[in-house]
Amino acid sequence: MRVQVLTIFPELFAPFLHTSLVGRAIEKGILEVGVHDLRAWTEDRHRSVDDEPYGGGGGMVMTAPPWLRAVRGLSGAGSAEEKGQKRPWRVLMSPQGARLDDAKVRELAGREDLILLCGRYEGIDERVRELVVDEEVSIGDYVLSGGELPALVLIEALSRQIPGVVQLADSVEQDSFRNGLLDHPHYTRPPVVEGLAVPEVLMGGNHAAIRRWRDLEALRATWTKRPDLLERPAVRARLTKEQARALAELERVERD
Ligand code: 9D3
Repeated sequence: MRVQVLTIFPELFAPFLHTSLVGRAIEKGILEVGVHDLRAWTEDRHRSVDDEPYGGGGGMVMTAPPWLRAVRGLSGAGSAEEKGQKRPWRVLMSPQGARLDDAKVRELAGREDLILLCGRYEGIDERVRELVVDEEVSIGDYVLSGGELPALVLIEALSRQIPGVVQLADSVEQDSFRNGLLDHPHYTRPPVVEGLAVPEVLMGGNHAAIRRWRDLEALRATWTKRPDLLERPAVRARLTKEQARALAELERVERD
């Protein structure tokens, strides 16, 4: 999979792309990330990328022409399209986008070629979205200063969905996230921390009992911290018999 990023802050990406999981995926050649400075597609002496908003008001707006040249340039030369494949899928990182979730990450990870547009200032001229954007993605309802950190979040999440990137132990964990519940609690040495002991069942070798304990604790954590997840039919449908029974009990106790 290839991800190309357009930004006026390319230097924000370098340290991250050399780190751990994403770095390993890139080294293995499973993932290719190209970070491009939008200013390379400017044509004036000052390499300007912003201007005052029509209609007035504060702040600056990113101008359309550099974006149009950049996106179309990256969509052509050396891209999938030239090899007779589809053109890259173009994602605008934007607070107006649909909120990123596990399903969206997996959908995007299924694409061979992505271009991520990272805006700054008050936003990008609307005509960029109309002309060269396929989809807008947000990472949540809070205000950041630009799309760069959201793009990094997306790249890390994507890299975990590419086959061969995440190690086997992790993929078990991933499966457990895919049942839509939160993770069960984890413990490691020492056995007692400030008077708090590790649950007895985890200290023994009864793997069936450990599995059942983890299933029930995952349900309990979800019930306590993210009850909204348990309202989703797809999540309820994937509960084990024992989890379904425990959930019914939690709901009965709550009603009384
Ligand atoms: C202070 C300006 N805001 C008016 C309420 C609008 C605004 C413009 C530009 C808010 C944020 C940004 C920059 N943010 C992003 O480009 C961005 C973002 C985000 O801020 N939150 C969550 N996901 C994303 S993806 C891109």
